[in-house]
Amino acid sequence: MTIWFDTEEMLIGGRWLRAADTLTLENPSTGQPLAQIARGQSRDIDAAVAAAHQALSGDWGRMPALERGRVLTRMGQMVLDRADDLAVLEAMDVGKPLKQARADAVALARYLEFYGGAADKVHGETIPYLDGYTVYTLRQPHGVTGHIVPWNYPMQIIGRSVGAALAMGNACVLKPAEEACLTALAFARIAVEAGLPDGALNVVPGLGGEAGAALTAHPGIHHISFTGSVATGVKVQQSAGANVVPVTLELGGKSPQLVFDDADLDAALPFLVNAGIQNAGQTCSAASRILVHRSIHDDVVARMAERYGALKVGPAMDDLDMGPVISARQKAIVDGFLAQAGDLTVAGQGEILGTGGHYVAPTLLTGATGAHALAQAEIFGPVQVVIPFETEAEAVQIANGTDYGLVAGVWTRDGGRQMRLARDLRAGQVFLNNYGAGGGVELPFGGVGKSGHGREKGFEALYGFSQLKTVAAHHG
Ligand code: TXE
Repeated sequence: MTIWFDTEEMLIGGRWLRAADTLTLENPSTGQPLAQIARGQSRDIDAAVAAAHQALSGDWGRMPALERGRVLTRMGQMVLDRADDLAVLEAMDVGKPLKQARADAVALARYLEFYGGAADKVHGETIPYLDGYTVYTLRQPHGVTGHIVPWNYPMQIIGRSVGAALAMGNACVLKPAEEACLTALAFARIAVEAGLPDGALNVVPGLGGEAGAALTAHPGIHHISFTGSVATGVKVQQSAGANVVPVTLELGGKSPQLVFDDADLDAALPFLVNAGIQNAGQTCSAASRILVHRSIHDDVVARMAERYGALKVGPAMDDLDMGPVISARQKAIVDGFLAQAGDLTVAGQGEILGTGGHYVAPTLLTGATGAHALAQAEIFGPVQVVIPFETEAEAVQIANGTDYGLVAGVWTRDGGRQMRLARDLRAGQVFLNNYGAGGGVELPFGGVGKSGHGREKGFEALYGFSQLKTVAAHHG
């Protein structure tokens, strides 16, 4: 497919502009160049922030919530209408199998529908107070919000972050990842066509250390939403902190699925494996640790290994079980972790059919304790580690024994245990007898510990992308 728009352009204040320089996007399935994109600089970020301020004092700032919702809903419909084309862009750019990319396009549409419908349903309250007073709260936008998006799920992360921010009436400056930003640019075209007022959404591609750093340090920004690595998240928080700007950080994890001896294994098995290898393991909520009761450990490993043996890895457009990882750099990171697996056993491995791209064989490892380096670090590749446990208390201790706390899954038929674990697991989401709940646009999502702070998705995101003002009137 030929790309139907000029990939070198940025959207600033409703105009399509070029940066002084460009960057090359690569197709991870082939290792070949895919497109040139703008290499935005701090002056482009300055222009985007200024355009966002102008939008707030113009048409966008005055638009009633109902109309904002209608624009978002239109954008959602347009995304659905073009889901096939968006899927091809995402598949080529990120390397994910076409059907996953299409699911991401549908998820983007769903975010826009959800936040379009919710835009006029978030409101303040009245507060009973002293005699002679009327007190109420107003939910108002922060103002200009910065959105720094990674390369693993561009469409989904734009949907949850920009969708919620626009619903609350913020004006957004989006900095997509330098490794994958074609769907961010296509999304910007859809926003313009749908009638989003100029400057309500500005998109400036570029390097993290250039456009990204300029955005987080900008004094004209009122809120930053960041999804990415812990190391960059710390920089983002420090940089925004200098201007006392609030941040939402989603920094990935080392999420466990706990399998007890009374689990329905037939139901669990597809989730155990898929949640580890989806998007080549480059998923913030990837279930990279599988904790299994010792009495069923060998059986679960054998059944997972059988699934691993059937996995096929190849170019995104071949739509196999898995595509490549995003880059040679990411492959080197994953290979580096696998090089530390010498004392573990490779219980199962998939087959690489692709050539030329950044392919990594999905790998199931056993023989680890919870303290092993590969059971602690976010690998961000298709690698799962199986860890046995004896008791419920030990399972919780291992599950909670990393720096992260994003998601956890529990497989058990024991209702009391389900409730205890939902209470005790250190995670922003706990799934009982499922994992991921189909993406869950409606379900608040975010982490504790080094997985970050703040909540996205659902109505919580709307509260996060707004501020509360208390109005106290004394009228006697
Ligand atoms: O992340 P970065 P990278 C993890 C995963 C992966 C590792 C490295 O473990 O192996 O991070 O990936 C922008 N100021 N995750 O290097 O650096 C950058 O341009 C402002 C987990 O890609 O965090 C991109 O848009 N912005 C994760 C975004 O930050 C900066 C998803 C992410 O890049 C910046 C991705 C700076 N100084 C990686 N430096 C998840 N939570 O799902 C970079 N950026």
